Amino acid sequence: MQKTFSIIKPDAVKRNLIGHINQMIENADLKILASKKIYLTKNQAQIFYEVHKERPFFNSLVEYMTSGAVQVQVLEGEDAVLKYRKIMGATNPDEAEEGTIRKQYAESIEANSVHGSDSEENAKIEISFFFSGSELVE
Ligand code: IDP
Ligand code: MG
Repeated sequence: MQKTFSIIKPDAVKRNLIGHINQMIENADLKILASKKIYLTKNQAQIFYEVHKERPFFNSLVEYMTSGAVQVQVLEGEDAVLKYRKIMGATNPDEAEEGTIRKQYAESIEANSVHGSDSEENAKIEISFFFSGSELVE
């Protein structure tokens, strides 16, 4: 069993899609261990997306991620990191496969509805950024 970290982003929370997206997550045999709705501060968003700080879209991304509430979650399952990346679909919804969350719900390459960790190592870092161990419930 492996854990991964998920964010349902402001565009999806605003459109009342938390339940729809979580249904897709559960249908893929991923278990939601923890889930909470928060507002990211500008500082948190900058730290979270630090790897992209030199990219031209960085400031816009931070603005977008702080434009509304997000739902942060910890998911668990077999091959959870890769499995969740698969059901999320490609970063650009125009390139996402049919049946993926981003194909179905993303508005643009920026407002693309969901985040998922890209490695087990980053999953651990991202989970501990938002959750303490006692919040993860099997
Ligand atoms: P990922 O979320 O699929 O892992 P990353 O390349 O890590 O994609 O980018 C992080 C986030 O930055 C994306 O999910 C998206 O919200 C935003 N983003 C990525 N590329 C672009 C772009 O070219 N223009 C605007 N926003 C982008
Ligand atoms: Mg990424």
